[in-house]
Amino acid sequence: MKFYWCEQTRAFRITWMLEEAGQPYERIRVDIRTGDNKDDPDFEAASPMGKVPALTDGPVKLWDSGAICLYVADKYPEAGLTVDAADSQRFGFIQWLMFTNSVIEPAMVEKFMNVPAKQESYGHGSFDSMIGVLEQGLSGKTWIMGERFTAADVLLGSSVHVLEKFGLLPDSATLQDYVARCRARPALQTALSLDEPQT
Ligand SMILES: N[C@@H](CCC(=O)N[C@@H](CS)C(=O)NCC(=O)O)C(=O)O
Repeated sequence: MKFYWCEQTRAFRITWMLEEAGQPYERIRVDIRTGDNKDDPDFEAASPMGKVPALTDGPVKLWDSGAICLYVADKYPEAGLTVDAADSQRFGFIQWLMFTNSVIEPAMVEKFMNVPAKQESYGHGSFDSMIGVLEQGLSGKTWIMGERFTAADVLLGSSVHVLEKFGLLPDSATLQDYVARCRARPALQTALSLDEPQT
C-alpha cells in the first residue's frame, strides 16, 4: 500500500488506521502547503482532487478517508477493525464510519465559519444536533460498536480529538472519556509522533 500524506492534515486519520492494522505501508509525503510532490503523476492518478490522504494498492486508488479506513479494515480482517458482511451490525458500523465525513466535518465548518444553523436544510443538521447524536451513540459504550474497537472509531475518534484540541468538545463525560480512551491507544500515539510539523 502507498499512502500519500502530509503532516497536520486529515491524513493523520489514515496514519492512525494503518498503525492499528499493523501492516507494512509506504508513506509518500505531498506538501499541500508548498505544492511539493503534488504534480507526481502517481499522486494525481490516486487523488483527482489533489487532496491527502490518498491510498493506492495495486489497481485500487482511494482518496477519501472513510473509504480508505473501510478498505484497510476489510483487507486485514485479522486486525479486528471491521465488522464482517455476515454480521447484522455491518451496516450500523458503515453508517458510523461515514458519520465523520458526512455529518461531523460539515458541522465543524458551520461552527468555525459561524454559519447560522439550518437544521432541516443542511444534511448535517446542526453542530449541536451532531454532538447530541454522537453523544447518544457512544453513551454507555467503550467504543461505537460496543466492546470492539473498529475503523469507525478511527474516524470518530480522530474527529473528537480535533474537536477537543480546538476547544469545541462540550463538557460531556461520555465524549471526554471517549477521546481519552482513543488517545491512550499506542497506534494513535505513534500516529501523533509521525504527524509532527516537518522542518
Ligand atoms: N474528504 C477528504 C478531505 C481531505 C482534505 O480535505 N484534505 C486536505 C487537507 S486536510 C487537503 O488535502 N487539502 C489540499 C488541497 O485541497 O489542495 C477526506 O476525508 O479524505
